[in-house]
Amino acid sequence: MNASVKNDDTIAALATPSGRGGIGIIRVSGPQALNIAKSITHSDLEPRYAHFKQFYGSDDTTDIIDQGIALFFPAPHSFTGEDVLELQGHGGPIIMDCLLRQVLHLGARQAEPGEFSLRAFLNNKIDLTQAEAIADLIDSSSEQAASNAIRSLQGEFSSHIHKLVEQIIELRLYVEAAIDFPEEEIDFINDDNVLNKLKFIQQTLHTIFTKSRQGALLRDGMSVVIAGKPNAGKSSLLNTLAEKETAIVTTVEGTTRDVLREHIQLDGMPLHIIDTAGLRDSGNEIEQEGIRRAWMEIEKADQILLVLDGSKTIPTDLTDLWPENTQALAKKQNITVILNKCDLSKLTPGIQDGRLDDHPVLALSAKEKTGIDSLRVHLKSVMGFKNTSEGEFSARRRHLQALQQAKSFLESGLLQLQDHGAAELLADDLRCAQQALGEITGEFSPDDLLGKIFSSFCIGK
Ligand SMILES: Nc1nc2c(ncn2[C@@H]2O[C@H](COP(=O)(O)OP(=O)(O)O)[C@@H](O)[C@H]2O)c(=O)[nH]1
Ligand SMILES: [Mg+2]
Repeated sequence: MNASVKNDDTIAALATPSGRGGIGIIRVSGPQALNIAKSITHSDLEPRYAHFKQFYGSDDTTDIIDQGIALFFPAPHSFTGEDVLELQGHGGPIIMDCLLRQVLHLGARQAEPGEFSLRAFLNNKIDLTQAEAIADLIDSSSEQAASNAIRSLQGEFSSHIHKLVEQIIELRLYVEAAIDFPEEEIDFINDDNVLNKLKFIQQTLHTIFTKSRQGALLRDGMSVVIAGKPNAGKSSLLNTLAEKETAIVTTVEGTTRDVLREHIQLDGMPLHIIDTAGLRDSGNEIEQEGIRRAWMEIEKADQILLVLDGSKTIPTDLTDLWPENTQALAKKQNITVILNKCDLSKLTPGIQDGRLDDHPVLALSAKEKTGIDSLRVHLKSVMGFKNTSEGEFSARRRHLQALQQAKSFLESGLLQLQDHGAAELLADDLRCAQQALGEITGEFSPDDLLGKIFSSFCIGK
């Protein structure tokens, strides 16, 4: 789908789920909507007025497809900003199909997924974060995620971004004016005004980032990979966390060969738990492939639970465990060492005092299910997840990336100012920060990004 489509055609789609239902709605948007309304209902429709009408299949007054409510919203006061017609009939698949076919016959074409929302975006009825919030609202998997989505849809996220952009623009103007009029002789390094403003902007950005990260966690969750040597109890841990016997647990080393996935929720935050094959040198071809996939999952994970058999000697250095792959673990920050089988080792379940290779250490028993609550609390805390739902937004990873980008530009700008007094470079960093933020709301979004976002919507939205 191309974001710069010319909207002189009229689109139509079933807006309710296909299948049987009390009501089914066909939505039409575009210049032909009014004519289609006239042909279908054999009458004129008053704007924004619920008309009870017969829906006709042709000019013939005996050719009735259905009867129901017809609503007409003239441009620009509609969801898409174009003329919009809604036909609410009986929600049977055959009736809806006949009605839609008639609408298409009268000059509309079938809408692509998300095309109504795309038009709303192109006609400035909503910005990109609001469009995304619509999809998130429909897809939300918990009450909290839904309430974040509605907040974003109402423009709260965008309005924070806009305020931040305004602050940046204001500072940019000040700095650029000073560059253009050097006779004013503003001393940048000692100008507290610039420094204070910049620091204030950084603070605002930090607050938005925190709220967005929480929102993104609620929306996307995080991936937790369970890794370790064979027989450490990885599959047992997956089963305990998922509260079902997903993985096969045996005393035989190398039992798990495929990557197994389970989805659970921690206070509304989705967790994608991934169990992997035990990491060891193996001559078995199937197991080797499993191990290769395990390392791939470790690479992508948000968090790694490195499971050790705590009833055996505990290594002092993780890199000793996998000499063939020390590099892969050495650079990882997101590891928690799990000392399993604490029922045998008599370690107290829960977070331990010392750290291993600077990673936190947690003792538990996957079999006896002790220390599991500590693990849940720990997972929430490492992801920066809080139990409160105070004003976070339904953010996506793409938003976090853009915020992160803006943050680095501001940091670099501050450095240019403090260390080099380089006003031009500061001005340039501010411009880049502004542009990164503009991508969030869709002011600077490339067409392919728009295509990707809207094509993931459902049809009729
Ligand atoms: N005593 C005890 N045994 C456990 C515990 N967790 C797993 N095991 C046993 O260790 C063996 C290997 O477990 P499994 O989950 O298949 O390990 P994996 O190879 O790492 O997936 C099985 O016999 C389990 O019953 C535990 O917490 N305590
Ligand atoms: Mg296993």
